[in-house]
Parts: sequence; structure tokens; C-alpha cells
Amino acid sequence: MSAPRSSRFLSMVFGFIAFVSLSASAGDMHMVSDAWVRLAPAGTKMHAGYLTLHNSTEEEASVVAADSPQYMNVEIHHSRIVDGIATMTRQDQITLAPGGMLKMAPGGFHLMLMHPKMALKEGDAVEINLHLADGGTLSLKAMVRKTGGMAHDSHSGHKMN
Ligand SMILES: [Cu+2]
Repeated sequence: MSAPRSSRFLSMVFGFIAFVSLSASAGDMHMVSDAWVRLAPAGTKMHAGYLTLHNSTEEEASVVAADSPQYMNVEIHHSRIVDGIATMTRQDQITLAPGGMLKMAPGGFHLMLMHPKMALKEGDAVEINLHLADGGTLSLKAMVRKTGGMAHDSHSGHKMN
């Protein structure tokens, strides 16, 4: 006698769970951690931002663009050493395999935050939006810090290609 009632209750519960997962935006299925922006001397026109991306979905995920209300322009860059000189090149996108992780760090991938609209000091939060290939957006805040805990870093010596 109570069976029909409990099965109806269960189907309501499962229906609710399905609704929640379907209504989650694409961006909710990815995670960003350890986001920070390197503190730069006043007047610096480009700041480097770093974060760790996790793709918790079962499909490839790509970040295709980024922006911030605090900067005129944001690009995805990759640093590397060419003939002993640190250079950085703009990337059209960053792609993560299913379940993949990418840690942006000095000397590798970074967000190039260009032409700040206001001065930043240590402890400030930078709002960053990452736009995904599937149309989703990841919004996050990155803290302004002096370093990311790495003692050796040649980022300041690099120049644009
Ligand atoms: Cu750069």
C-alpha cells in the first residue's frame, strides 16, 4: 500500500536531480583553482595571470577567449625559451582532454592582462571571464600576489613575438 507512494516520491527526487544537472551551465562542469595575478610595478602595461584549469567533463574542453572588466584586453599566452631568450606567443585556445588538468605557471601558459584600467595592489581581486568553445563562461577572481611561490622566474625578461 505504501509502495506506490514511495516510488512516486523517488521519481520526484530523481526528476529534481535531473533538472538540476541539466540546468547547470557548461561552465559549472569545469573548475578553476589557484588563480592569481603577479603584482607589477605601477605603470606596467601587462600583468601575467595564472590559474589551474580542471576539465571534469567527459569531453574535450577548450578556453577560446578571456576578458576582464579591469583590463582593456586579455590574451592567452605561452612562454618558452627560444635560443636562450624567453619569448611568449599568443594562443588561439587552450584545450583540455576529458578529465585533464592544466596548471598555468611562470615560464609556461599564462593570461596576459593588458592595459589595466586602474592600479592594482597586493591583495586586490581581478575578475576574469574565461570563454569556452561550447559557449559557456567561467567567471573567477584572481588575487594579486607578489609571487606564486616559485623562487626562480624569468617572466619579466620575456618579450612579445
Ligand atoms: Cu604574455
